[in-house]
Amino acid sequence: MSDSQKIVLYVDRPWISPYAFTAYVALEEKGVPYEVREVSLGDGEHKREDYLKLSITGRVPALVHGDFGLAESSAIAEYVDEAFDGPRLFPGDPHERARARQVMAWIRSDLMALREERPTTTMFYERAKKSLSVKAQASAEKLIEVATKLVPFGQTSLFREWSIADADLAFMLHRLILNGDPVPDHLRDYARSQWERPSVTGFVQHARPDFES
Ligand SMILES: N[C@@H](CCC(=O)N[C@@H](CS)C(=O)NCC(=O)O)C(=O)O
Repeated sequence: MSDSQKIVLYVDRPWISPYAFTAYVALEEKGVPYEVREVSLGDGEHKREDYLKLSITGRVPALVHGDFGLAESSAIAEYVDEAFDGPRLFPGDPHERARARQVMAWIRSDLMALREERPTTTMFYERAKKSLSVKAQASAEKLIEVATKLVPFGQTSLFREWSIADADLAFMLHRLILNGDPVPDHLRDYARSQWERPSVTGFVQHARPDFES
């Protein structure tokens, strides 16, 4: 790939951002060659002029394709799906595609208490030490209730074929699973099957620096 078409993905240095996860899985599933660069949020690298210039908003992840820079994980996933040849990341059917976007938007805007009490550090570094508060328990129950409505019983994907929304939903469920919080067996099986995809293991098992609390 020529430099004018080169693809670079910027991820957080410890590889714990759920948003970097989505962007990474999108590129891996699409099968396009790209380069990864790590950004240290702790060192404020996302606030540097060069990163602000390419991402505009200074958030991680960001994708650069030639001279085009883009941040926001769901925008990146959609761009990767549309700009490159390869397997679909979003369903072809308009209803399924809209539902996939609904799931991804919901995951990014709800379940705050669960995200706070089961942060991604508890997935990739130390497990949570406290049980869920009443508020986070309500969040967990909502996640399970919604996932139960969405994931057809006994199936390993939301729709007829895998989509990037499966990776996002499985990631959210793993906040509970990895911390030993209860998750019904059929959702556990669904999430586990997603966790076994090479695109997902590439992120989950990526080398990480030592934990700094
Ligand atoms: N909605 C964004 C969220 C991105 C986000 O919150 N990234 C965090 C790292 S996980 C970040 O860049 N934090 C630094 C900041 O916002 O200044 C997305 O989906 O990409």
